[in-house]
Amino acid sequence: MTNHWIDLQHTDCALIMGGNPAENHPISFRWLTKAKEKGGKIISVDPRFTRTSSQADLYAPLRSGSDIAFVGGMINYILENKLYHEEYVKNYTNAALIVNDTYSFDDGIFGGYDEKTRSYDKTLWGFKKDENDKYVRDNTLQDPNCVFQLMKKHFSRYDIDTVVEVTGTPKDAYVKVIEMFAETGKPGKAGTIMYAMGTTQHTVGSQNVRAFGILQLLLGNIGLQGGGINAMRGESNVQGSTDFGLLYNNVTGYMETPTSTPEEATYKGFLEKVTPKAGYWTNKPKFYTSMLKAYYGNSATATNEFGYQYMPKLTPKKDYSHMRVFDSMYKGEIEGLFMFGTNPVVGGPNAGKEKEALSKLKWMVAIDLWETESSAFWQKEAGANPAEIDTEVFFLPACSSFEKEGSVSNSGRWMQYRWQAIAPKGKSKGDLEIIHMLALRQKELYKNSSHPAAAAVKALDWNYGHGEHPDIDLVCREINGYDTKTKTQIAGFKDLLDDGSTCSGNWIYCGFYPEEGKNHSKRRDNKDTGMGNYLNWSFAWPANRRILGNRASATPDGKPWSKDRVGIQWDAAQNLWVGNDVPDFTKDRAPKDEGGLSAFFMLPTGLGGLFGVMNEGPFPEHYEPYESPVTNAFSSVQLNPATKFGVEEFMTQGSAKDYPIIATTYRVSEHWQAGAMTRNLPWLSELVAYMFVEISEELAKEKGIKNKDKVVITSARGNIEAYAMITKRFKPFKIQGKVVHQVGMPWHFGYKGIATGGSANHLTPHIGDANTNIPEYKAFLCDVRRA
Ligand SMILES: Nc1nc2c(c(=O)[nH]1)N[C@H]1C(S)=C(S)[C@@H](COP(=O)(O)OP(=O)(O)OC[C@H]3O[C@@H](n4cnc5c(=O)[nH]c(N)nc54)[C@H](O)[C@@H]3O)O[C@H]1N2
Ligand SMILES: Nc1nc2c(c(=O)[nH]1)N[C@H]1C(S)=C(S)[C@@H](COP(=O)(O)OP(=O)(O)OC[C@H]3O[C@@H](n4cnc5c(=O)[nH]c(N)nc54)[C@H](O)[C@@H]3O)O[C@H]1N2
Ligand SMILES: [Mo]
Repeated sequence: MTNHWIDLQHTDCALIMGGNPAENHPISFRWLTKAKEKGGKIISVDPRFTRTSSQADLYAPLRSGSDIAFVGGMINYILENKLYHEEYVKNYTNAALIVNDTYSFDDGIFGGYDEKTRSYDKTLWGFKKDENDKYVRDNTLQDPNCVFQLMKKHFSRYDIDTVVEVTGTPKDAYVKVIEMFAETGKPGKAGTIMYAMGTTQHTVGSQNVRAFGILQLLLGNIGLQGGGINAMRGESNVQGSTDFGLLYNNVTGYMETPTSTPEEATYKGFLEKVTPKAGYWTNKPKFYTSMLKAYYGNSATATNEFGYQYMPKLTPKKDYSHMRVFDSMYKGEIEGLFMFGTNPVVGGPNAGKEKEALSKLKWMVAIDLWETESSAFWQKEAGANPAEIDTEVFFLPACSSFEKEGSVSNSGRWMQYRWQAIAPKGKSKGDLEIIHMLALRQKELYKNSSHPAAAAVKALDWNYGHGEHPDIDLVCREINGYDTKTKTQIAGFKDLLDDGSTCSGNWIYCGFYPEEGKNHSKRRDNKDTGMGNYLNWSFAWPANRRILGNRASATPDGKPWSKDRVGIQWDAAQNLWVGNDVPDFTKDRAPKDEGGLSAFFMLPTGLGGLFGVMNEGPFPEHYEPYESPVTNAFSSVQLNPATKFGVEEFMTQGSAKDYPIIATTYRVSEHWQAGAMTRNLPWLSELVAYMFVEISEELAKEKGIKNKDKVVITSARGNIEAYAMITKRFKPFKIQGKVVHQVGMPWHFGYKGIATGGSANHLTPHIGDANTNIPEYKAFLCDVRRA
C-alpha cells in the first residue's frame, strides 16, 4: 500500500477493482464505512457481483482478463475530456519529459522486440538528455515526443465503444464509473484504488497495476491522504516476507540478488550494475554493505568484498519463480525441497502436474500445522502408488501464530509485534526455531570442512543466543542495525555507511528498534497524531512514513491541496516540512530548492512514472489471457509478447472450440487459502462444506443444469466435480457481438480435512505474468456439464 488501512476513511471515492475486500479484507470495510458516512463513494468492478459490490454505490462487471482495456479507456476519456489534475501532472509526473526517438509502437508491439527470446531491448525506451545530462522537457506538453503526447496517442485507441466490446461492460455503467472516479481529479479531492489478486493473477498482472499508476498520477491522487494505490496483501505477513527478501530476485529491502555474470563477479562490479546514477537508490551500496555486515559479521571486511563471494548467485537468465522451480523439479534437476507452510498440490497452478513433479524429488521436508495434500502426495488417498514413489518425506510439526512471538507487517507497511498466547502444543516448533536449529547444526557439520561451499556456512554470523530458542531481541537489533564498533543502534537508514562500520539486516526497517526504544511496547501509543496516521503506534517503513510520496499532498509551493486533507506542508518560518506525517522527502528542502518538486525522489527522474519501463513495454497494452474465447481487438498480438513459457508438459492450452466458457477462481470468507487452516476446523467446514461452481441462470438453462446438481468442470489440464450454484451474480457477457459465459469457483478444496472437494487448480494453466511470474489463476477456459 502507498497508504494504510485507517487512511481509507479519508477517501472521496474508492475504486475497488480486482479485489473483494468485504470478504477477504473485512477490516478495510470498517474504514470504508467511515468514508461513506462522510459522503465518500465506493465503486466495485468485478466479473461477479460480490459482497463488496453489494456495499458499493456503483457496480460494473467486466470479463476476466480485460482490465487493461477497462482502465485504458478510463485514461483515454480523462485525457480527451481534460479531467486530469493539470498542475500535479505537470510538476510531479514525467509527462513533460521527451522520450528518445528510438521508442516506437506498432500493432501491439513496442520497438526493440526479439521474438526468439520473447523480450525487449528496454534501453530503447529512455528519456532524452541535454549536453549537461539534464532531462529535456516541454512544459507545454505539446512536443509529439513528450510522454504526455505519446501516452495520449497510445490510449486514443481505447475509445469507449471498443473498450466495452472487449470487456463486456454495459456502456452506461462504464461511463458512470469513469465520471464518478474522475471527480477525484479536481484539486482538493482524493480517490483511492484498492486491488489484490483479481488484478495481479494474469499474464498482464503487472501492467494492470501500472495502468492504475497512470490513472492515479493523472488524477493527482498519489501521496494524498485518502488517495494512493492500495494493494491489499494476502497472508497475514506477506508484506513482511517480501520486505525480508523472500522473493528469489530480491534480498532484504528490495535490493537485487546477485547473478553469476562476469559483470557481477566482483562486489564492485555488482554495485556498479545495480546502483542507479540518480535518485535515492544511489545510496544502495550503503544499504547493501550494511546487510552483508549483518550476514557475515567479522567475516565481512573491505579486503574480502564484505563477504560478497559467500552469497549464493543466481544462474543467468534462469528464473526461480514458483512455476519454474516446479519445471526444474519435473525435469529431475532438484533433489530436495523444504516446504515451509505451503500446499502447492491444492494452491499451485496446474496442480495435478505440480503433484507429479514432487514425486521426482529424493526428499522433501514439510513444515506445517497439518499433514496436507502436498506432504501426503505419495499416499494411496492421493491416488498415488507409494511403491512407485521414492521421495522420502519428513514432517516437522510447526507452531501456529498463537504459539509464538514475533512481528508481522501489514499491508500498510506497519510492523506490529505479537506476543505468544499459549505454549506450543505437542512437539511443534516455531519456524524461526526450526531455522535456528538448522543453522546451528549446519555450522557444526561444516566446522572442519575445507569444501569451498562450507566457507559461506562458516562465515555466516549466527549469534542469536544459544539453545533451541533464538533471542528475538538480538534478531531485532540486527535487523535495525548498529554501529559495528560501539554496538549502539542506528537511528535511521540515512546513517548507514558503505565502509563496514555499520550493519543493518534490512535497511527499510532501520530505525524501528532504536537504542532508547528497544522495548516493543514503546511504539504502542494509540493516540491519533493527526489524520489517523498514529505515528507513535508501530513502525511503518521507510522511516515511519505512513503515506508514500506525501510531498505530492502539497502544491508545488508547499501548501496543502485541501485544508481538510493535510499530509505535509512547507513551513517557511521553520524551514521545514511539517504536518500529519513524517515527510517522504528531505525534511528541509524548500519547494524553491533544486529538487524541491521531486516528489518521487527514489526514481532517477524524481517524477511519477506515466511512462515506466516494464518487461512488456513502457505503457500498458491489452493482450488476451493465455486462454481466451476471443481474438484481441486491439492488435494482431494475442498474448503478452514477453510472457515466458515453461516445460512443455505443463503448457497444455485449451481452445474456445473445446472449452468455450471463461473460468475464474477466488476466495470465500469462510475458508483460508489451500484450506488446511479451515477445512480442519469443524465449524468452518460446516459453513462452507462443499466445492461449488457459480453458474449464471442463462448458462444453467443452456446446459440443463439445476441448482445443487453435481457437475463436472473440465479444462485442458483436467477435470473436477463440484455442486452447481445457480446465481444472478454472474451474467453472460456480450463480447464483440457474441455471448460469452463466465463461471467462478473457490480454490480452497482438496481431498484432506473435514470438508473435502475438487481442487480448482487441477484446471488452471501454468503460465504467468511477464515481470513477476505470478500464475494466471484468474482467467482461463473450461466447459461444464452435469455429472
Ligand atoms: N477469507 C479469506 N480471506 C483471505 C484469503 C482467504 O483465503 N480467505 N486469502 C488472503 C490472500 S493470501 C490474498 S492474496 C487475498 C486475495 O484477495 P482478493 O484478490 O480479494 O481475492 P480473490 O477472491 O481471489 O479475488 C478477488 C476478486 O477478483 C475477481 N476477479 C476475477 N477475475 C478478475 C479479473 O480479471 N479482473 C478483475 N477486476 N477482477 C477479477 C473475483 O471475482 C474476486 O471477486 O485475500 C486474503 N484474504
Ligand atoms: N486458483 C487459485 N490458486 C491460488 C490463488 C488463487 O486466487 N486462485 N491464490 C494464490 C495465493 S494469492 C496464495 S498466497 C497461495 C497460497 O498458497 P499456500 O501458501 O500454499 O496456502 P496456505 O493454505 O495459505 O498455506 C499453506 C500451509 O501453511 C500452514 N501454516 C499456517 N501457519 C503456519 C506457520 O506459522 N508455520 C508453518 N510452517 N506453516 C503454517 C497451513 O497449515 C497450510 O497448510 O495460493 C495461490 N493459489
Ligand atoms: Mo496471497
